[in-house]
Amino acid sequence: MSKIIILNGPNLNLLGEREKEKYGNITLKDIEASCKEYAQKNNIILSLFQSNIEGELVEEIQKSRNNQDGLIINAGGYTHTSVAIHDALKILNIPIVELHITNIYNREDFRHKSLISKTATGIICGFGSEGYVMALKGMVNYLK
Ligand code: CA2
Repeated sequence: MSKIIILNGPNLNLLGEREKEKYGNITLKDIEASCKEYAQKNNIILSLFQSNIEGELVEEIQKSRNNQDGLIINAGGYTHTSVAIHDALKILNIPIVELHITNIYNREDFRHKSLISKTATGIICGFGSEGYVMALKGMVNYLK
């Protein structure tokens, strides 16, 4: 059984409430339910964590170094700014998937730079909320 954690950063708790044209009308709860269903069917022990606070995300990443086999992260706006999250991810010896709902490369210039990408085994972006289950599938395959 693989242990995988999905981390979500700032504002992603508001999915489905605002900016639906960009992020869709599916809530984070819906996304998490789909991921849990996929995990159950595929023998994955899944942990889910969302925070709007950079330090809490850093703490959770640090904890993952000893008890997870893979980490999936949508760091939200911190993707483009957080050296602390980059540094925490660098410490890990497990595969990392960087995930974005939108294609950050066809949006504003300031979203084109990701501090996460260099630490990532793979990246999924632009497939909407479907990307979460895609990331899980990719991770499971990679861990085999
Ligand atoms: O496309 C993604 O998944 C992003 O990581 C989402 C972040 C954005 O800063 C990144 O550049 C790309 C923003 C998440 C904000 O989510 C909201 C959800 C509902 C209402 C408002 C914002």
